[in-house]
Amino acid sequence: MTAPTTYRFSFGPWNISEGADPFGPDVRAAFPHDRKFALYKSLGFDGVQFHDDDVVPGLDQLTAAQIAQRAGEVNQTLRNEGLVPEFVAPRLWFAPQTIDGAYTSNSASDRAYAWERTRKCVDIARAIGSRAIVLWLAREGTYLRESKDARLAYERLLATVNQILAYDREVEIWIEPKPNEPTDLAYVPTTGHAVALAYASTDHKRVKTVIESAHALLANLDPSDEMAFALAHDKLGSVHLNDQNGLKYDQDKNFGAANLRAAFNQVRVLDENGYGRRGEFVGLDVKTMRTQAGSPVVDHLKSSRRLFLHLLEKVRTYDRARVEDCRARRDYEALELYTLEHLLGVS
Ligand code: XUL
Ligand code: MN
Repeated sequence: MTAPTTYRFSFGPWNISEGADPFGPDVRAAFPHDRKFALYKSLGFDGVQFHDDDVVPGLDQLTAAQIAQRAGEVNQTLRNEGLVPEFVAPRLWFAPQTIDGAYTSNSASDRAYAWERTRKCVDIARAIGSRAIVLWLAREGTYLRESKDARLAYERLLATVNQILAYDREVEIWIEPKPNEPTDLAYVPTTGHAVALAYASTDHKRVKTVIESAHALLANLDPSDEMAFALAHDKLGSVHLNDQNGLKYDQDKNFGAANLRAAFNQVRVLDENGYGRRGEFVGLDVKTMRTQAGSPVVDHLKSSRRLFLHLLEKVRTYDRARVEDCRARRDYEALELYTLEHLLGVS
C-alpha cells in the first residue's frame, strides 16, 4: 500500500488584504508586501502563489533589466525563507488596455499589450524558479453578447495558449475557470471548457487547470466533481480551496465555511486520486471578513488549512467497506446517514 500523501499548502499574498470592497475603503492598515513572505512557514505554508506584479510591482513601467533585477531579489527572498513559488499569473485585468478583455479584446493594440505582458510574466516565473503560468481569464468575456465574436474569442484564447507553449517549452499553463465576475459571461466558465482548450492545444500535456471551489459553485457545479473530471484527464495543476454561499458575488470564504460536506468530498476526491504525490500544492484562495481587525490578518488562512486537515482525518477514517456495502445494496439512505454521522463524529 502506498503511504498517505503529506500535503503542502500554498496561498497568494493577496489573501492578506486591507479589506476594501466595492462599497467601502480599506478597513485595516496595509501589511508591507515584502514582509508577508516571512509569515508563510509559521502559518504552515510552503508555497507562494503569485501574480506577475506581486513579484515585480509596477512592471509595465520598468525596463527588462529592472524587471530581471527585482525578480532576482524575490528569488533570493524565497530561497532564504525556504519557500517554493507555485505559479505566476499575469494580472490582465487592471490596465487601461484590458478593460474590454485582454486576449479577446476587439482592439489589436490591446491584444498586443496582453501578449507582451504575458511574455514578461513567463520570464518572471522562470526567473523565480516556477514553471507554472496560471491564466485566470478575468475579462475574457462580455457584458453583452453582441459586443464580441465568441467563436473568434475562443480561437484567440487557443492561439494565446499555443503562443505561450511555443515561447517557453518548459512551462505548463494552468487555466483557472470562472463563469462570471468581473464579466457578466466568461468564455471559459468551467473545467470542461478549460480541458477542451487544453486538448485543442499544440501540447496538451502542458495545459491543465486550477479549480477554485467558489468558481465551480458560481457555475452551479459541484467542486469535487470538477476536480474528479480534471484528475481523470491528468489535468489538475492545482486547486484554490475556499467556499461560497450560493450564487452571488465571489466570496472566497474559508474552506468548508458554507458547506462542510461538499468540502469533505473535495478532500476525499483529492486524497483518493493521489493528488499531491507529484508535488501539487493544496492551494487556498480565501479572504478574511471585512469585520476582522488587525494587520496582518491571517486567521482565515490558518483556519482553512486546519479545516482541510480535519477533513483529511475524516476522509481517512471513512469506512470504505461500509460505503461499498451501501453502494452494492443501493442503500443510499444508509450511506447518507453514515456519511453525515461520520462528519458529526457520532457514527
Ligand atoms: C479571482 C481569482 C484570482 C486567481 C488568480 O477570482 O481567484 O485570484 O486565483 O489570478
Ligand atoms: Mn483563485
